[in-house]
Amino acid sequence: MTPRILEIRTAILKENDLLARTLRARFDQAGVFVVSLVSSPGAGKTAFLQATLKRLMGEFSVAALVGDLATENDAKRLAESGAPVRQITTGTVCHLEASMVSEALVGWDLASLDFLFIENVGNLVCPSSYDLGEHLRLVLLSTTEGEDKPLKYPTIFNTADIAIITKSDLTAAVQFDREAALANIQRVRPGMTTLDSSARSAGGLDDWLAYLRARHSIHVPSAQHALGSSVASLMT
Ligand SMILES: Nc1nc2c(ncn2[C@@H]2O[C@H](COP(=O)(O)OP(=O)(O)OP(=O)(O)O)[C@@H](O)[C@H]2O)c(=O)[nH]1
Ligand SMILES: [Mg+2]
Repeated sequence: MTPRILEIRTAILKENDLLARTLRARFDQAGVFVVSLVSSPGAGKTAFLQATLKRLMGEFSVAALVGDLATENDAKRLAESGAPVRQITTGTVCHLEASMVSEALVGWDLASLDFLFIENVGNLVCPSSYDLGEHLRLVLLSTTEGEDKPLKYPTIFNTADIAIITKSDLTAAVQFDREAALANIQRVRPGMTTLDSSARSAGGLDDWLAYLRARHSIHVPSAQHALGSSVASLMT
């Protein structure tokens, strides 16, 4: 029985990988830089994305997809920025898949976008196995979750490109040991870039946006956004 279960899982993942590869080629051709966000439920993905969209709107053409099991709450919050947003309601599925992203994009002119953000379902396990065709994956770790999450859920950190410590305004209140958290991230993913942020105080947002602009200009060379020296130090 066990080998049969493994076979099915392999087939599903292979199908997802193939579709993700097709999606990535479409994104590349359209010149849109795609960023996904993963974290545990409530770590602050939507709040972080709201702050990001607010800052990018006007300068860039941005849009977002957001996955949720049952509600459209996050799509409504993100749409307040004025950016086009679509909700993907997954029902009982604990992660987004490339096919869901592909369906949600029907009718969208990708070539008119500079950035597409994809907020995954809040879960530290399932999303790590599913490539969505994104160029950059962020894993968010909030100060209220505890420092040990990278050790307990290493796969999600290993499949992400950058870790963002969120709710940094609560660091003292919850006695979050930032150094221990950073050390744990480095234990599971040596050399991983980490940034701090607070959606409440907007702290850390400038560093994040500098990093994002730099990644965008490297990926889309025609973009007219210079890579500053402070940004170069953030790149690994
Ligand atoms: N103090 C503080 N609270 C925050 C911050 N970011 C988010 N929150 C709060 O944390 C709660 C969850 O934030 P969300 O942005 O909804 O988190 P999420 O990861 O999108 O949640 P799911 O989509 O349900 O997984 C909300 O009550 C936010 O107001 C922050 O930087 N500081
Ligand atoms: Mg959310």
